[in-house]
Amino acid sequence: MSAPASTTLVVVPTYNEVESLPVLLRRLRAVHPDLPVLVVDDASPDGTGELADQLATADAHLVVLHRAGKEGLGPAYIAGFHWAAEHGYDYVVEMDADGSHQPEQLAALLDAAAPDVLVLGSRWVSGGSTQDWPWHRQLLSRSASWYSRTLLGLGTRDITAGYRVIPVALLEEISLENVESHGYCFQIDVLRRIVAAGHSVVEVPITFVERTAGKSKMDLPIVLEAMRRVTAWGVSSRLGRG
Ligand SMILES: Nc1nc2c(ncn2[C@@H]2O[C@H](COP(=O)(O)OP(=O)(O)O)[C@@H](O)[C@H]2O)c(=O)[nH]1
Ligand SMILES: [Mg+2]
Repeated sequence: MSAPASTTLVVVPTYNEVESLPVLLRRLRAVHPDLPVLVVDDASPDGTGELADQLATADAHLVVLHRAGKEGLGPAYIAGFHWAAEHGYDYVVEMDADGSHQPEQLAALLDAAAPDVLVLGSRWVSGGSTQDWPWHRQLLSRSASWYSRTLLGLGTRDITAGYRVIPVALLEEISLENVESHGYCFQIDVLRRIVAAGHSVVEVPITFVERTAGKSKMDLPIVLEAMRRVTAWGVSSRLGRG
């Protein structure tokens, strides 16, 4: 079953994406002219939030959520998910602002959407790939997926994938208020909770394209948070299993 446009909200978190955001929205509108979009901006110093407001005046399906300051990807997405639930959406799409998640591939993800399924745009399944992504980022992504898969006993290939379609009902079921992850391990956290709740994960191959403008917000504290939390989850689930 595919997710109908009227009940699907694309959530785009932004921090200092003033160059990338308008390009992304133009590309998205070329393929999905009426799909509702929520930009969640953490008071970007480069004026991304103000630019998004301007773009929203000319786009009836674009809304901007302004947050007080940079708190990380997790809290930005959680704010977006609450907004989606409050406004009656059935599905949310997670999409980066920097063009790495190609809007032209969204239709394939939406086609795989179903009420009890988490859909991931996956780099590390057959047919998936990356383009111009530095070798050290590929290594980090593959290692993080391997480490998380092994420790958490998950079958997913691309565990940190950030291009997703998630049923809002599943997000409500996994108690988002207990998700403490701030950085990119937020993605691992949501995935493991959805799997633990008995739902399935479908990986749709995508080509992840390196950004051509702006800077990555990935840094060492984000990597360390992920390692620390994944290790703790793995250890406690093993102890729990006795
Ligand atoms: N609102 C918000 N967005 C963020 C934050 N950190 C990263 N992002 C956004 O999350 C997306 C992915 O971040 P990016 O730096 O491209 O990560 P990378 O692709 O792993 O290098 C981009 O759209 C960023 O602007 C944050 O703290 N707050
Ligand atoms: Mg990126």
